[in-house]
Amino acid sequence: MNSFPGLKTLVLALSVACPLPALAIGSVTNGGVTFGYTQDFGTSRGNTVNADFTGAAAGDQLYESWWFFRVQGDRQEFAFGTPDFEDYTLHGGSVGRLDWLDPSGTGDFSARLGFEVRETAPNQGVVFQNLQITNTGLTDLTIDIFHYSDLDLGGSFGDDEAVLVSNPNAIELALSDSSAMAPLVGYQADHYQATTWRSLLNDLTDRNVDDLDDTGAPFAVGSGGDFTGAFQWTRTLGVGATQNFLVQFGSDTAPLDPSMSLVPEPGPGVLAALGLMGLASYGRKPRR
Ligand SMILES: [Ca+2]
Ligand SMILES: [Ca+2]
Ligand SMILES: [Ca+2]
Ligand SMILES: [Ca+2]
Repeated sequence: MNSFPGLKTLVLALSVACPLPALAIGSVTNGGVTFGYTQDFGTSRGNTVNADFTGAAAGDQLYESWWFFRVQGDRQEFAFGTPDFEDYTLHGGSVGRLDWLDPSGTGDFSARLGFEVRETAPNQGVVFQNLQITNTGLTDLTIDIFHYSDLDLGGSFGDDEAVLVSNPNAIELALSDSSAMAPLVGYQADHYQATTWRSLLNDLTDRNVDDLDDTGAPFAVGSGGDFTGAFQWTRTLGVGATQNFLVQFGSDTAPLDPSMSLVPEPGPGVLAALGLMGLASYGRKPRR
């Protein structure tokens, strides 16, 4: 799949130097609150990744939480697959990081996902997730990024509702059921959509182009539906430019000010950090 021999060799060498967990899963914890990926990323391409959010309200409030991309010209959206690097030990184990050197297999961009769990009070907490995209190609990169969430409040998918909340810096949904509430925030997002499972997931995993259409909220309680929601951003990055995509969700608490988040971390993108800028221009494959 990888058409860059030099990059592949370097990735292999770095992987040997920093062996990955056998199942490529892990979690971050702060106080009594834990966020983690529970499914081998290798099985996620074309779908999404199971996740847990525990210690904030009763049970596990989260079924899936994952990211998708579509580069201009692609004929469908793609899930981010197995990362090249993983780290769940940053900031005392409350911050983790996944890196992809070339998630599209075309050399167009690299990606770094930072995620942070924060206990805000006993049995309350939030999770920040920041996806950082760097244009590693030779031309402008126009890319759509999607963040998909399947939250199940009170540990069950039944009777969850959602309404839009005014937020000048974000698209914000307030989820609730009889036992819990949860904010879901996409900062600077262009569009959102909410549907019952698995209409939205089908759109993000089928073989055609879909854009979110700003529908689905209010999501009615009592419908028996299983709430799922997503945010979409469309951005154009110049050569070498980096763009951040930030989301936050929480449980039984208001969202924190995003400036309090430890992600994104300051500093250069993953390829720049590795001194690989320009290497990705070799062996470009035609677009899918
Ligand atoms: Ca779960
Ligand atoms: Ca529920
Ligand atoms: Ca699609
Ligand atoms: Ca749900």
